[in-house]
Amino acid sequence: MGLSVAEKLIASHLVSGSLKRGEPIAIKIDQTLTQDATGTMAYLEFEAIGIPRVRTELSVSYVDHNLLQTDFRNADDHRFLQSVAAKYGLWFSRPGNGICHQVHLERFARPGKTLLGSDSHTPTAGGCAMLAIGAGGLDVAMAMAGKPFHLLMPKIVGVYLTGKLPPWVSARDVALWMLRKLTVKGGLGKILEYFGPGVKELSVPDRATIANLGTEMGATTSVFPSDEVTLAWLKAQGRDEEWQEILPDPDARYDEIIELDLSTLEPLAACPSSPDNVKPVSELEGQEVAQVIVGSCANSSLRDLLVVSKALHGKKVHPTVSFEINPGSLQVLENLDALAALKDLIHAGARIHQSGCLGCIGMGQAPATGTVSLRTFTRNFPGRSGTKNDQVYLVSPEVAVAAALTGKITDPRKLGAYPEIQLPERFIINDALLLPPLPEEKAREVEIIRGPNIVPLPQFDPLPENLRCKVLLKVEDNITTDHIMPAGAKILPLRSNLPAISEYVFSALDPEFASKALKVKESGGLVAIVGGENYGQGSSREHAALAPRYLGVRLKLAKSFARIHRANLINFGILPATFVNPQDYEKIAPGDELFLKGIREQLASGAEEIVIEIVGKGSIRARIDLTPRDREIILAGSLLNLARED
Ligand code: MIC
Ligand code: SF4
Repeated sequence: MGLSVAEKLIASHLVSGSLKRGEPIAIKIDQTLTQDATGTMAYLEFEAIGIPRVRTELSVSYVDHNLLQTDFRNADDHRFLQSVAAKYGLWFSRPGNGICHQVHLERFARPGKTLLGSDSHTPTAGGCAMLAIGAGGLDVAMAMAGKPFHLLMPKIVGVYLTGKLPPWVSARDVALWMLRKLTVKGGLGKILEYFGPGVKELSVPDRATIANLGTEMGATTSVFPSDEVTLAWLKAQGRDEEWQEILPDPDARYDEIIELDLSTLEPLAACPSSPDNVKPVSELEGQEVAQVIVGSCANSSLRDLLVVSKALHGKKVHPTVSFEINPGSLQVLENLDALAALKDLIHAGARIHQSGCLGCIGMGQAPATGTVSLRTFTRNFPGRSGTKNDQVYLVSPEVAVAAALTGKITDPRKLGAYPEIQLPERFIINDALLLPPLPEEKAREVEIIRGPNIVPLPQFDPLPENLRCKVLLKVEDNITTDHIMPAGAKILPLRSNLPAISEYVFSALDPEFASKALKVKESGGLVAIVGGENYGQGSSREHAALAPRYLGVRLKLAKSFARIHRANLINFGILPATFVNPQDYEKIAPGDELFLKGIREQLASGAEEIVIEIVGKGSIRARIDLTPRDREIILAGSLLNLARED
């Protein structure tokens, strides 16, 4: 039987296991990426593993998330990261060079290779036929140490594309269509592989936009074939020698097939406050808009900004709209300028920011009270923008520019002729802010620079014989890592300081959570959280596991978990259990005590179902669907304890 592209990529990297769906597998990782917000912790973990130099083909440390530098802390983090990169043989992408995923696509993405990144949107590189997966920092640290990445063999969903996108409809609309169909949890345990005649109509940046947003469906990753369009992209980046053709075999079999005729698509928008709350723009027309931002790793490529600039040519931004551009990379900005497109943006009244994540992770650009903000970002989870009760819509650059011109949500098809975009055959390459790895002998001499905000990791104690945990919080379905461990301008600077960031765990849901948990911890107790479906969706930030663990959380009992968060819980010794009967969720209330008798022994003996006593109320059954490796990690209290023992 023939193989799909995803199967080819996995098969060529398999270290253990087979392509049998749902089975534990381990794959060799060729490349890694980190960004500053997850990177500081990942490198502290890498240091704790004790390897003198990265053992990958290529590892890159990007600084893109936290560029505000409101005090010494971010600047200290940046210097720490730069010195770590120099010491351990990594590339370093300096602040201002661009968003990790955009820069990686431009400079490093290579068909046929695997990439593990400590950022959930790492699958962006799937647009260039990589098997690119988001993971927690510790998993990336392990990959940098040359260890394989462990996961369950996903199902492969084939998305069969035909036709061609109509004018004013773009890659974002493909992703929004998919989100409406699959919802934020429809991709769980799956790889989305795009194939069919429609694929060649999409450029690599278009493919990257679609692959990027597969993350919002909960997919393990998304992948496109490597064809002549891929070759054209690599040529434009001066890297054509890195191309190889990777196509699905004609008799490849997919576990499911979704069909989409691109020519039937219309402009879509994800309405407040979930990426899957998708409606046609034509139904939303007339809604007043106060802010429009084009940016983020999903939609800030040269193509995206060229469309916007051409649509603005000779026009002015509406007087009640703040129209903002966050270019994906320095390369995008320089090429935009070289094509004389930057001046159209400036002349129309766009606010041009530096390249980086910026408002996408609440680092500035918060919208005004009670106003609507249209963004080409990835997520519109409640409050992520930095404003309470925000109303953020996620849209294509086309829909964004239409609103920037009219001050209202407007169907862009009303703007007239669709601009013709011609991407350069050769991009101007600007690596001024991209530092190559130092040779080994020079690297050895580098001293790591640690400011006072770089706080060493604590010790993680092994799992006790029995678990007795107090339920301090019970939450609904689809709780995001932004709820568990918020980001934004106040909290992001604390990513390298675990005790300090822990004070903000669940702060938006219960401002007292951290102090209550610390009280339980001080009295020698442990804490449990009860959740609904898809618990921990969203980002890869391991702080959403690490900080609760620091506060004494040892058990999370939910209806289901999002992939990366679940892996992070295991990595830091928190037991992720699911209800056998989802109705049992109703039986537990905050304040209850949960008792798991002999849990160590049960984990060690491979039990898949356990009994949880709700003290004074009776018992329920829970599933612990864990691989032998997961069990070992939880018993040890953290993967770090095992890695150190190696
Ligand atoms: C995000 O988009 O939520 C982030 C910020 O990029 C996160 C990583 C982080 O929290 O540092 C992600 O997507 O993994
Ligand atoms: Fe940065 Fe936003 Fe992309 Fe996350 S989703 S990497 S915050 S641009």
